[in-house]
Amino acid sequence: MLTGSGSAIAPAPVEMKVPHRRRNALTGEWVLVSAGRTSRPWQGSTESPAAEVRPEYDATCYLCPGNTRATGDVNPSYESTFVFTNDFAALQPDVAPESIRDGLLQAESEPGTCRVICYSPRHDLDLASMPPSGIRRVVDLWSDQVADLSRTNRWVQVFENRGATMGASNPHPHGQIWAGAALPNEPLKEDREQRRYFEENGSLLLLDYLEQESGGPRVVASTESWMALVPFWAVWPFEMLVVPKRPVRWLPDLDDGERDDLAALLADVLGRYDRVFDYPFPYSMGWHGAPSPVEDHPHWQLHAHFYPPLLRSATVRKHMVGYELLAEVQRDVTAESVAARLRELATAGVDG
Ligand code: H2U
Ligand code: ZN
Repeated sequence: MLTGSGSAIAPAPVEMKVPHRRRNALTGEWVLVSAGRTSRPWQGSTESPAAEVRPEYDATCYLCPGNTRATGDVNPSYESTFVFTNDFAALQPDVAPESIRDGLLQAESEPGTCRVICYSPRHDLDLASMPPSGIRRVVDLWSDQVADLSRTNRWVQVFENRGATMGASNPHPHGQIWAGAALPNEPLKEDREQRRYFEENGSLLLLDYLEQESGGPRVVASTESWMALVPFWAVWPFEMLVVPKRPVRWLPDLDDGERDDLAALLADVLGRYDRVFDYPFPYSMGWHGAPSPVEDHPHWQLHAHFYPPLLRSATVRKHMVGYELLAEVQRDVTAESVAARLRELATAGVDG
């Protein structure tokens, strides 16, 4: 077939209707896509969500200003953001070097640090309902924490679990940071794929990906310096990738304008998430930037992943079970259809 431009090669189809596998360019892993399977009868859980109205201050909340935490420490009367060392940290800094090398048994001690980051003194807010100026303060906090912790750790994972569905223990707006000596599994895969791409092509994998996706069916929202899209290889139904449009290795590299722009983009896309089912959209999100030392990782491009579990309603979520645990992850709705839904949910005046 001849295309309009005279090329003898037909354009790649936007969407494959047959069951197929898509390759995750960032990790090298595959996802099975079986569009149309969602029309099967549903006889699973149907519980309705409890409507939750939160006060601005909750005397029983261990993250509110001035309150006492589980260990007896008292939070300061903070007025902006607040960071403390996790009282139940999974990683500890003073771990002596130890290892096991015994045939197939292998283990390494892992020193590190875990912190809790409060986004706001207001118990009733969250990232989606904070004004862009408040989100901007969180962006600066993320960046400062990464710069600080990467001095003594190889990998600094900034993340947030939003909603009880995703394991958040408290609705007060907060996230976590776990920093450690090793490069964990997920960033290890991304390091390998981005390095290989950079060595083979001399360009950044994710920037070439943005160029290929620009203006296409998987873009959700775009600003001068950022793009939010449902990646071609998305696993979670409404998964999103947020990427700066110029080369940026890690959060501390972001300039002032890019930080403001990110706050505006996050306010936009998180608002869309909450409108999908008219319900605070649960998710795990987190930042992936160059490991430390950053100078040794020119192949990295900063990005955030959003992994929300909801599939068809505020209560029907995707579970990673069966085939997915035993063979390969799978999705029933295409990335393109979900991106189209998220584009429709723009607020008036916000460019989709
Ligand atoms: P999550 O909501 O994502 O679970 O994060 C809350 C963290 O807060 C959790 O890791 C810590 C928990 O260990 N925490 C404290 O450090 N002190 C407390 O008093 C309660 C909870
Ligand atoms: Zn609170």
